[in-house]
Amino acid sequence: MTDLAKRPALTTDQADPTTVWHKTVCVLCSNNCGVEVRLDGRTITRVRGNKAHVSSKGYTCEKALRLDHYQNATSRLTTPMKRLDDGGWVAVDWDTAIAEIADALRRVAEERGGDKIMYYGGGGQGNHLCGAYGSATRKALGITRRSNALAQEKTGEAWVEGRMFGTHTHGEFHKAEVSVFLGKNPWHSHGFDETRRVLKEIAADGSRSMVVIDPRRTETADLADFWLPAKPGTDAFLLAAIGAVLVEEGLVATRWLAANGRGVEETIAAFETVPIGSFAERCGIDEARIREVARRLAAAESVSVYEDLGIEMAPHSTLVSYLQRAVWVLLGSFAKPGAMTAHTAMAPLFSYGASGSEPTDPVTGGAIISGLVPCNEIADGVLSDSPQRTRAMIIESANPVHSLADSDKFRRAMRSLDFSVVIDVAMTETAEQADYVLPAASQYEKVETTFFNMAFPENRCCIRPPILAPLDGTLPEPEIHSRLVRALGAIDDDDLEPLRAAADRGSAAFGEAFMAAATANPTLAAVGPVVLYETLGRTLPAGMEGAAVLWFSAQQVALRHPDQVRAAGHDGEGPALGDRLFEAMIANPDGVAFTRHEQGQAFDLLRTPDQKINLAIPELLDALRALPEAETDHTTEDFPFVLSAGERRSFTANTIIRDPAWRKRDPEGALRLSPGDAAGLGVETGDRVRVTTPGGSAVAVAEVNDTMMNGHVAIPNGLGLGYAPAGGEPELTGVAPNELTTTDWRDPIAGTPWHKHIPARLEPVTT
Ligand SMILES: Nc1nc2c(c(=O)[nH]1)N[C@H]1C(S)=C(S)[C@@H](COP(=O)(O)OP(=O)(O)OC[C@H]3O[C@@H](n4cnc5c(=O)[nH]c(N)nc54)[C@H](O)[C@@H]3O)O[C@H]1N2
Ligand SMILES: Nc1nc2c(c(=O)[nH]1)N[C@H]1C(S)=C(S)[C@@H](COP(=O)(O)OP(=O)(O)OC[C@H]3O[C@@H](n4cnc5c(=O)[nH]c(N)nc54)[C@H](O)[C@@H]3O)O[C@H]1N2
Ligand code: SF4
Ligand SMILES: [Mo]
Repeated sequence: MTDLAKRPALTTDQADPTTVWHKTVCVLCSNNCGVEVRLDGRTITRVRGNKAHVSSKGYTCEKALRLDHYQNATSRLTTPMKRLDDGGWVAVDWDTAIAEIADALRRVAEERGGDKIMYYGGGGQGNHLCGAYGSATRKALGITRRSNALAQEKTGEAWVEGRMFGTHTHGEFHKAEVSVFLGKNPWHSHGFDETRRVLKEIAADGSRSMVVIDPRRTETADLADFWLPAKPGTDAFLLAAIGAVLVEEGLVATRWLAANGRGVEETIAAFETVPIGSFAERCGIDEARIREVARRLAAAESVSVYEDLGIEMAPHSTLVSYLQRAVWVLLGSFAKPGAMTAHTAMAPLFSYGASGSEPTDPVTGGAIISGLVPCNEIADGVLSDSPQRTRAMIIESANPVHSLADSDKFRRAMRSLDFSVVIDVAMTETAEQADYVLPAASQYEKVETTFFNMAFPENRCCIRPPILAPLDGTLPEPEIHSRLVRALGAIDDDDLEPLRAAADRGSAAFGEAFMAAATANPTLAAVGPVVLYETLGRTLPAGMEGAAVLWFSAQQVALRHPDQVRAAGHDGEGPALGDRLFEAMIANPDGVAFTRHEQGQAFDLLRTPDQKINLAIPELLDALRALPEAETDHTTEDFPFVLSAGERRSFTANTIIRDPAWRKRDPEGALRLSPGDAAGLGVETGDRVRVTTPGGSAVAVAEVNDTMMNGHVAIPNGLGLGYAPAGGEPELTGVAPNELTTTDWRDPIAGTPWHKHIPARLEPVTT
């Protein structure tokens, strides 16, 4: 198609391959920092930050050095596996596996309807292409039911943002005069470029401030100007009080709101009902301190806020997502440098219904936000006796048995399905429950990218070539979905040949032919990603075939934001502009800017009908007015502690790395508790404690830790995975958090779990 086709993607032809630095990214969190790695054979021997990377500019944290534990784990799958009737497993070849899986899925679709099949997952912290290709398999089967991890964390936020902005917003912490971290510990969890560097910069700059709202004195709190240790689960009271102070003290941006807001008076009236003093008491922060922070926010040129799991997985979660946004909207901290902003997307992670109402799940009745079934209702949707119940599942790049509430219930749900298939690199807790398991090539063995691009005014993406050939027996997901879609009979070579011929003639001819074919043939359009892979993909450099689907994304971005794509350095008009952007993406393992806005264009990205911010959400204003009657304490005599189940720490990375040897500290993932609580229980660091919740019971190693508030205890996420060292028997290290959680402990609107606020009991284990 272009001269790109002649360029090899794998740079292994140098004299001594061990001295070559290969450009890729770290896949252990959503930051996807650019790194360069050295290889010895298939082993990643050295890792360093890539200074030329368009977003991370050389930054990494300690975890990137441990990437070989992901790439070369003993848990890697190397052949498709099929479950036998007696529960054992047998290896099958790819052709057999694809044929049998396609048959089984087709049978469910024909007998029960494609809408009774669920697709779960579709990407993790470093890989989103499987979701793009998975959509072809979904369409080929008529699958409409789907979900992923976002529906256990970010759907409450999406519910609010859809109504307020019609789109996603993000902060600009590199520039914000005041940065607020709400239930978020960016020191460990990251979430924006060069996180620790930026946090230290803010801390060192007397003219900027950092506010951290967290019951634990986190590493981030240690750098903050204002650490507000609200009692766990009381953030709604604190945020309501901050908003009320702004209103009471006349600190709201009245003129800005008149021009840019809707529902302002109604919202202000609701904040006027807030009993500030009593709410201060209920969250445990002095009223004077709350006023001081509110005034600091009001005095700032720009405020950026990052909310995360500390509030998204705690009581009043959707309400808090709303209240924090109400605060910065009342301050007018939107669409200026350092403030909150909407942004472009290579492919949006969320879809936002403009209507302000969501469909509900036909089995469980939960709100389907952004097209996603609430994670807490997936197992119920299988175990129900409703004729609408889920009968089969495709699970890809996700480990829901481990990551969703009530692991045992999810296990039972999977075993009661008519059919299930898991696509993963490892034999996970979820794979163990499936009927078939398909081994994917790792994220270093195929082209990959993510859609975690959320920056403004310049937004960037990075497509990274493979640095290794797929491990024997594995296939990249684009190839897996292509084979499935063909086995399902959705496309064949007769459909593809004319497009292949067009692709050989060049990008313009291909674009025209593809659009014409997609318009003429809806089935072909529906499985478009696989069609692109099979046609355009064949003209891309070796190893880059799987990037073909991004051609369509690039075209969409160029269509929506032509001026901003050109401002980002790509030339052309119409489809040619999309082609040039795509070529730049393919050719740059350091990543590229894909849109560059003028600051003054920020409001153009709002997606509300009148391009104003809708401040008044009736359900949440009702919830705000009802707050004085709400509980602040969910503990009981039986369960006197609040357990935060799933804390991000130095060596946690969801369940991406299974080998416990990767953890250089905190080997078993200790249960942290305050010195006061430890003394009360007679427990010391290293002792075993039994932690019991309404959902289950487990034994953890204790760590007495003076950053914890009395009554608040925490265990990390990503522990409790089974792993067999080479030649050994699988061993379990640490506590799997969701053996302790239940699906009914959740937000009333989004259904998201309250994993950071589980009533618990602790007992020393003496034997
Ligand atoms: N190291 C590492 N980084 C990661 C990940 C990882 O596994 N490991 N995972 C990534 C993913 S998928 C995500 S979603 C993010 C999550 O990132 P974060 O949300 O930052 O991570 P957590 O540690 O789960 O929770 C953040 C904080 O919430 C606090 N908290 C607990 N209860 C409350 C409460 O009631 N109110 C308030 N205000 N705070 C509370 C905890 O003390 C904790 O410091 O991290 C990403 N980054
Ligand atoms: N109690 C509790 N539970 C939680 C949390 C918590 O704080 N507390 N946090 C939650 C959050 S925020 C999240 S995001 C979820 C995360 O949970 P999940 O969405 O289940 O994701 P991961 O643990 O990241 O698992 C990713 C899977 O992808 C596989 N994988 C890696 N690379 C590839 C690849 O290239 N292809 C394929 N096909 N598979 C691959 C890995 O082996 C792993 O099985 O956990 C949630 N669960
Ligand atoms: S874990 Fe996250 S912040 Fe750390 S190097 Fe990897 S991508 Fe970057
Ligand atoms: Mo997450």
